[in-house]
This record gives sequence, C-alpha cells and structure tokens, in this order.
Amino acid sequence: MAREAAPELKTIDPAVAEMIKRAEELGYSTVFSRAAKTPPCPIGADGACCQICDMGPCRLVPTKANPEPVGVCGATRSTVAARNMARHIAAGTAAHSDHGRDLALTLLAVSEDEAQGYEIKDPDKLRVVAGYWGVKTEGRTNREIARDVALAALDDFGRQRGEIKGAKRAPQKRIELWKQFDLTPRGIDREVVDTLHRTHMGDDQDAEHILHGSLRTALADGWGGSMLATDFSDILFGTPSPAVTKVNLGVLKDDEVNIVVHGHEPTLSAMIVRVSMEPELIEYAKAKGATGINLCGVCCTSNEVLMRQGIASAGNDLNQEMAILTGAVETMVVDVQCIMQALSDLAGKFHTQFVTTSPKVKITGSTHIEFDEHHALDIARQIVRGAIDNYPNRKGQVQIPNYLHDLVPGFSHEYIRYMQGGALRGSFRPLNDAVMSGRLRGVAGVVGCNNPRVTQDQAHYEIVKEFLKNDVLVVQTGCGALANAKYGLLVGEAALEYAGPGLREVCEAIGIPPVLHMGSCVDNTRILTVLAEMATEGGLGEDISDIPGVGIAPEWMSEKALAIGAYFAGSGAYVLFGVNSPVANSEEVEKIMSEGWEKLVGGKMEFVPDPKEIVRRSLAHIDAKRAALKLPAYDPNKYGKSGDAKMNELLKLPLAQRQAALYGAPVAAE
Ligand code: MSK
Repeated sequence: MAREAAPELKTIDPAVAEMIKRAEELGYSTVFSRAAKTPPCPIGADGACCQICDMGPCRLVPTKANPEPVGVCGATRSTVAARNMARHIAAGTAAHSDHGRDLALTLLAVSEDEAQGYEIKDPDKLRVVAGYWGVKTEGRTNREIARDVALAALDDFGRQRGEIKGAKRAPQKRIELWKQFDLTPRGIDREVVDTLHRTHMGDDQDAEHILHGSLRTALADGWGGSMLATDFSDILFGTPSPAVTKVNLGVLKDDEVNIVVHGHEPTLSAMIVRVSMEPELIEYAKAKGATGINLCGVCCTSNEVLMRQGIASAGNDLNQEMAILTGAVETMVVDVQCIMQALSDLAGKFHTQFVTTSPKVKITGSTHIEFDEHHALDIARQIVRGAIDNYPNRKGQVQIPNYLHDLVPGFSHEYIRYMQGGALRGSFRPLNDAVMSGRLRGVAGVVGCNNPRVTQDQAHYEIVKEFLKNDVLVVQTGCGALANAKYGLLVGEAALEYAGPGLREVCEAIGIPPVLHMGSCVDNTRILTVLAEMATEGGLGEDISDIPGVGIAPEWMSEKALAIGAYFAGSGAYVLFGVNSPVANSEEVEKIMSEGWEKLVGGKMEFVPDPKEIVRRSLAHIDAKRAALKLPAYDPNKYGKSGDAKMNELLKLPLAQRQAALYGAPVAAE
C-alpha cells in the first residue's frame, strides 16, 4: 500500500504549528519538512525488503508477471515479513530491558552505598517487590534487601534455564497457557538472542514459528525487563501519585534558564531536578541575569519527572525540535531512545547546548558528559552550571508559544488500588463492579508515540474522545498521555465535558480524570498489572483475555511500540496499531498475528490506519467480551442520574421542588 509522504495538516497542537511556521521563516528543517521531502520507502514500509544477507537485499514486491516473488535464497514474502517483525520486537525488547538493567545496576550501587545522591525512596514497594523475587525481608535492612533484589533481577537477564520471575505475576490461567505453548520467557537476554539467531540467514523459515518465538521475546519485555524497570524506578525515585502540573511549550520561560530533559531514564534527570533547586545554583543563575532555573522535559524522561516530581512537560515526541526552535532553551540533556539526530544541527543554529549523557549514545556535534551513577550529583551540577553559563549567549528573538494546559499525572497501579477504598480497603472491586454493571462499557489503554506520517496528536485525541463518550475508561502512557494532556483530557473537568454518563459518575465518585496518566512507555507494565488485578479480582473472567478492554497505539513509530503491542497480545489483549502495517506485504503474517494469535493466546495485533475503524473494532470487541461474560449489554441511557449530574439538574429546580426531590417533601423554613 502506498503511503503518504506527510499529511497536509501536520499537527493539531497550536504551539507546534507556531514553531513549524517559525522554522519555515528561518529556513530550518523540522521532522515535518523532512517527512514531506522523504516519502517512506514503499518496499520497506510493507515489510517486503530482506536485508539479512549479502545475496540481497531482496525486494519481494509482487507484480502481475511475478505475483509470488521470493528472495535469492527462496525466502517467501511471509518469511521476510515475519522475520522483519520479529527483529523489530527483539530490538524494542532490548531497548526497554536494557533500561531496566541499568536501573537494577543503580539499585545495586545504592545498596552498596556507591551511588552518589540516590536513596531508597519507597521502602514499602521494595518489600513488596522483594516478595516477587523471593527475597527475604524479615529482620533485614533496606540495603540488604535491595542488594538481593538487584542481584536476583540481574540473574533474570542472563538466566539460561528456568523462567523469568516476573512471569509469575500474570493470572494463573495465563501462566498455564504460556507453559502449554512454550511461551514462558526463560532469560530476558536469552529471548532477544533467540530471536536474532532464528532470524539469521538460513534459520527459522516458518512465519508462524518465527512469530511464536517473537511473542515469547516480547513477553520477556513486558513481564521482565520493562516491569522491573518500572518497579526499580519506583523504589529509587518514589511510586507516583497524582499531582497537578502543566504541559506544552508554554512551560518554557523567557526570563529563566531553561533546561529540557529528554529520552527515557529517570536516573540522571532525578538528580538534575534535585540540583536545579539548590540555592547556590539559583543564585548563580541570578548572577547571570536570569530570574531562576526552569526545568522541564519532553518524551518519556519528561513523563518520569512529571509523575514523580511534578516537573512540567514541554510536550511529546514531535515537540522535541520545537522546544529548541523557541530560542529559549539553554541546554537539552538527553539519555536514551527517541532522540532525533537533527537536534544536534538545530541546537547549533541557536545558542542551545545539546548534551548527550548515556555511555551508549553519542551524537555527532553534541557535548558528551557521560553519566555515571557513582558521581550523579556532580554530573548533574556540571550540566546545570553549564546551562546557566549559556544563558547570556541567547541569540536572536525568543519566541515561546503561549499554549499550556494543566494535567494530573501519577496514576500508578498502587494509587489506582488505593483510590478504590483507601490504604486498608483498597482493591479493584469497584472498577470491576463498574464494568460488570455497565456503568463503564470497558477499559482502553491508548499509548505510544507520535509519527509525522500522520497529523500529530489527532488520532490520539479523536480516538480517546470517542472512548470517553462511550463510557470507556482510558489509561495512557508515553507520548499518547502527553498528547491528550495538551488538549485538557487529563484533568477532572474533562469528565464533565467529554465523558458519557456512566463514566462521568465513576469519575465524580472517585474524583479522577476520565483519562489516567500511568507513566512513561516502559510503564505500560503498570497496565499489565492492572489487567492482572482485574482478572484475579473476580467477576470479569479469570484471565486478561476475558476483560472487556483493548490496547491502541494510534501514532506508533518505534520498535518498542511493536514489542509492547506483542506483549499485550501475548498477555491476552486485543491490540490495534494505527499509521500503517509493517507486514502489509504478507496477508499470511497479518492473519497469524490476528486470527492465529487469538486462537493461541486470546490476544491479537492488527494494523488499522483509520482511527474511526479502530474505534469501531474496539467497541465491537468490548461488547463481544461483555456478552461472553454474560454481562448486561451496554446501555448509554442507564446511568448518569446520580452524583454531580443529578445535583446540577436539581439546582435548576425551584427550591420547593428541589427539596421534594431530595427529601420527599419541601423542608419548612426555620
Ligand atoms: S517516548 S517510544 S515516542 S511513546 Fe517513550 Fe514517545 Fe514512543 Fe518514544
């Protein structure tokens, strides 16, 4: 299928639109202009290109004369599409899991008192997590426990025999199903290597078998590397709970030293947050003519400090260049993943210092200040001081788009449990009851990236609004969460404006937004945990595949998104991807990932470019799951007559009628 170069309408974000215009006026390129100039390769886009050996690359594009082309070795379209997909999933799993490994190493360093500035922020979570890893807690110090937990986690990466520990956190029925079909991940690194090996030239050539292996690799991400990344981040930096903060380019300040953190890891960014509040550094900034230090983020490093420290966000993935285009960013500090190479060149056109920090990531033209957890505070101070020194170097006019919105991030699964009954009686019972009664039609996770091949944020926004109207409670992570935060969907008031009557009652009763921000893209594991809790709570079947719910990545672009989609499918969820199908060249592969996986594991993965069709299929799936559970069919008119909605109606009545409605009779005046 031919793909568009880029949409006419590049974004629905007015702040980004303003910066695109500025870039055009200045003659600078952006991701949008490059997307327009560089149409996607029609062969690669459909998964039709095989590059795994030097007899090719082979282009397996069917023609009238040759409807079933094969590669030089005889590889079919299905083998090639499946192999490409499996390699994407392995790369996504590697990225997430290596992030998890770094956090395990930081936890180990903290336990040995070798990590400058770090501490165990959530000892309660440490003890809960210790239970998952079989580490004894009684009579032991936090450090002793942390050491054993970190070492146990590191063992899971290199495990050669047995199973990863995280897989035991799935519902029992799922654990048995994985065992039956040989899908339980063994070691995290082992599964990545297994996929890379089996997709080497001359190995696995059965599309179904290749994809089966990739499913196990993806599960090693979801229930392994990503899950421990989330857990260890919470232990080290605090388990998120709701707080009000702000999002979009308007968070930049024209009279302060602006530092933007970008990438994925919380390790260095948490230290930058800390030192940017140090009085000596604030005084130093004032001495350079600024009124203070303004820290904000983009992408998922932003999500990490947004949900824990309430640090404002300059936006999602396609906002990264836009922040620099304001001319107001002194320093952009990046760690790993989703960092565009173009940032380096663009930063050079302004005064912005572009700082890479990961030992794995150097970008030509950047300043490299390598991060090392043993000297984290010193490194953070060096970066902040450098930004302050750069403040007097601003060139040209600063132009900060005046757009920003409140949001409420921080809905960890622990908080979601707590908000349904408090510290002592917290459970997932009220959520399950709301779905069972039909007050909530179902639940949806809308996650993932931006992609300039489609209008920025539009699919995220349109799909989520439709879900809310249809009483579907939405949880979001990553750039999807930041997208809808920009348009005001992640605040309590959004329930009044966008939610259907049943969902609105739930939001009013608990006091939550209709869209819950659950963290960064590695934190999709929090959604897995919620689904596992719902499945074991009772009333919605016994497995994740029974729950009336869906997962959507409407504007995906990253290999990590494919790994996430595959681990949700392997856990029993129906997952829909927008934009395009990277396996479009093989109907057989599309069928294996949808019908085949559904038969095998109860979950499936489909690629559906049209957002309206995504909503239609999602609601049909939710209703079918409701019917299978013998729950009442969803009725949009059944609820909405209680709570604030009811009070608002009553307030319109004359006093006597209102009292009669409330108390059965008018109340006599004293
Ligand atoms: S940052 S992986 S663009 S969500 Fe996590 Fe955003 Fe996707 Fe990167």
